[in-house]
Amino acid sequence: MNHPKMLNAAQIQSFRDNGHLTPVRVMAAEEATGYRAKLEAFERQQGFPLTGNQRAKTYLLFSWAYEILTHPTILDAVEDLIGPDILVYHWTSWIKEPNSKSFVSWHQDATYFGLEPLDQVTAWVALSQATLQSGCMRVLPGSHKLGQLPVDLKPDKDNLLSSGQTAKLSVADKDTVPMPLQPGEMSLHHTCTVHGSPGNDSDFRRIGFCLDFVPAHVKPNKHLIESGALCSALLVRGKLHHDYFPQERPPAGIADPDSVREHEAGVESYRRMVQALGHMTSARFDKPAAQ
Ligand SMILES: O=C(O)CCC(=O)C(=O)O
Repeated sequence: MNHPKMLNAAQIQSFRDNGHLTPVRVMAAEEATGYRAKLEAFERQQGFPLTGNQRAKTYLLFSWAYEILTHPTILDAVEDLIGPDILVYHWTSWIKEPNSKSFVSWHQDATYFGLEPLDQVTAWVALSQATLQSGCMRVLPGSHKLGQLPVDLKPDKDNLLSSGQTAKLSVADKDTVPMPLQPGEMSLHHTCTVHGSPGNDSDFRRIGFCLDFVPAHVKPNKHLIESGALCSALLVRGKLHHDYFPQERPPAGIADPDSVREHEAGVESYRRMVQALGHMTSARFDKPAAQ
């Protein structure tokens, strides 16, 4: 491997051994607070919090989200883990309101992506404090070595994974580790790392974005290619290796009509892809962006 750009050798080895790495400082806390202000200005303008499909592929809707996505520190760290040719395949905005029971059940990101090989890294970027009290993410170290696990259906109205799909594995809290973050820090986890998070018992919003990156050699699996249910993606560094990820266009503004159209098309391609995989995880995107 070439000389790492951002992570040191011990951090890279730790990610390979444990399937996660945290915390990594991306930007100053003030810069993160500035992005939070842009998010919340939009929420005030529309009159309700980010909701429904606005939570998915958010980088196609807002130029400030695209700026976070392409932050050089994030891409340098991701490059150190998956190489120089990088696409973003998905993004979920995970916001837990103060004193909310919203939780995320134990799962692997690989379940929803249909990618081969299982080589994908997610960066979770904090815009507010993610603490034990506000429901930071927890991971099961080493679980990335288990490969793709089957899932159980455990529907629960408070599960932010609205499908209720949960990895078929008995996970004891004591075997997991929390990944608390300060605003402007990120954690990184492998696509097969089992992770989840409890509710927010604090009196502040827990705001984090997960950015799902794939190295350009990875492809949709055979079933997705044959059924044509290809999820769009966006090259963020380096070059494409194939045409199986229809290319997206970055947003020009803040939820302007062109970006809204591009975002809807991107989310629709994601929804078709997860449905072709037989998952119902896209149910949350069925909610209109209005309340
Ligand atoms: O934000 C959370 O608590 C869960 C996030 C998650 O599941 C992910 O980043 O893949």
